[in-house]
Amino acid sequence: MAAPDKFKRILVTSALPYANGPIHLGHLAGAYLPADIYVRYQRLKKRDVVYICGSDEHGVPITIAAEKEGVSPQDIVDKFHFRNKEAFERFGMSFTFYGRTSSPVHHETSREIFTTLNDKNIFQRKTEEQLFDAKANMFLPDRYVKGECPICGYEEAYGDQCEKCGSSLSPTELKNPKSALSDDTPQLKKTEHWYIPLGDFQDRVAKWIDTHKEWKPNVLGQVKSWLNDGLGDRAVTRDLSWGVQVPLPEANGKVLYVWFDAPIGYISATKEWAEQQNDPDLWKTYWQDEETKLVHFIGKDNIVFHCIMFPAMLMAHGKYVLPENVPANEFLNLEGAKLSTSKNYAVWLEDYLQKYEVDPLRYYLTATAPETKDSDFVWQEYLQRNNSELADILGNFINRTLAFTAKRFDGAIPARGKLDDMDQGLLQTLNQAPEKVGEAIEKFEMRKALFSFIDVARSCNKYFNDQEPWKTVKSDPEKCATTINICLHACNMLSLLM
Ligand code: B3M
Ligand code: ZN
Repeated sequence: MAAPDKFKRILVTSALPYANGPIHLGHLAGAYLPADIYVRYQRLKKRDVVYICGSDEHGVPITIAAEKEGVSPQDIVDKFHFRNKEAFERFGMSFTFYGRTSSPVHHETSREIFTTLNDKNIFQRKTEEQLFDAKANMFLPDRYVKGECPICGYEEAYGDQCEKCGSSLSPTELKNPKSALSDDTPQLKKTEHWYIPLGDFQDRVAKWIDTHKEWKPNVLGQVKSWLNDGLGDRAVTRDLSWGVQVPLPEANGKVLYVWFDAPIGYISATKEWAEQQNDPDLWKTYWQDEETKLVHFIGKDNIVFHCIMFPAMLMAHGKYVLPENVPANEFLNLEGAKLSTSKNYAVWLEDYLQKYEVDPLRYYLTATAPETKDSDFVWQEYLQRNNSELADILGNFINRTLAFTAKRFDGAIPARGKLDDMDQGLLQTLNQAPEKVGEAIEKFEMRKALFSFIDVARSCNKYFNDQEPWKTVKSDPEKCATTINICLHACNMLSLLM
């Protein structure tokens, strides 16, 4: 089978989930299930595809979780890396490799890329004042500063955001700032950081984005609004102890910003996979050869990093391919309200798996995927789609076909005889189905693909009803055999399409 368009191979990634908590249904609907559908389809088409994911084990979300539980960051990531990896497996995610950013290969790869960019004089060094907690002896990440919101007066606002009024803030804007670590009042202190001047890449990013008019409107909309505002400098280092050490003696004690190292995690995981294949250079074919189609599946909150910052890093480096598409999804709500890990408002995948089966969930999450706007997970709808579509249409058709074959044809496939119009009609529907479903999947329209699929099952069910094999078995056995032959062929097609 020929490769799609001009590409010889496909490299697919799903956002690396933070290893600070379990996976919930919102994660699945956003960056994981659609990617898995895409990858399974490409494999069926016999295309060369590698699907990469893994745990994002750095950054403030991890250290906050560690503090909350009174354990080390390493304990937190060890716990959630393995739990999430297993839950994903049980959900049927077919990653080629699931890595983790605490691995030595990842630390090395991140440092190499930082060093290359630093040697090319890409970075700017700037000294700025940041809030410092003298008692805890550390600079405070935005999330570690609490105080009064300057907009609404809420007293428990965070340094990056007020959860009451939703305003995004910077820690120095808070009134009466307090350190979340020691409750001390933090003081401003000078610190030096490395910045990537994204403004230097503005034209190249804009030109490149312009060549991708086919991207989803929600993605292009966000990217263009960032570009219109003008790209600024972004710090790529942090004063923290947890993370990838900055590979410069003068940066002693600083680590790379998590959004610098996390996307590099896609590359390092591909390296680890190549090593596992006993072909250590194989990763380069996927990352550095123009004939690779790179596709990032993410949620909408990660768009700026995957469409601007990471591509700018890759452009600056010079040897890497850029993403060919970034089909970001919007958010999934739960029964009308926002999902939230911190508020513990979610359906956790592990809980779901204890009680129910995977396929109805994969089916319903695809049917209600937030592809173009936020969507809502409603248990009643999950139940209804399971009963009226999966069971009453698809399951019913397959069950009656197989039961009839067992009873009337001893479980063997009867021969196909002369075809009437209805036979030809269904065969045509079946023949056209793979292309119809496949076209939608190629365009990342998984809901459309799913609805085309269930429509085929609907046609099959109707065909069985209209042909009335339970009558023709006596009045016209050859016709009955033809009907059942075609129904069995349909079962095979449906299983492939599924
Ligand atoms: N861990 C954010 C998130 O889970 C972040 C994604 C990294 S992808 C390189 O939403
Ligand atoms: Zn507020």
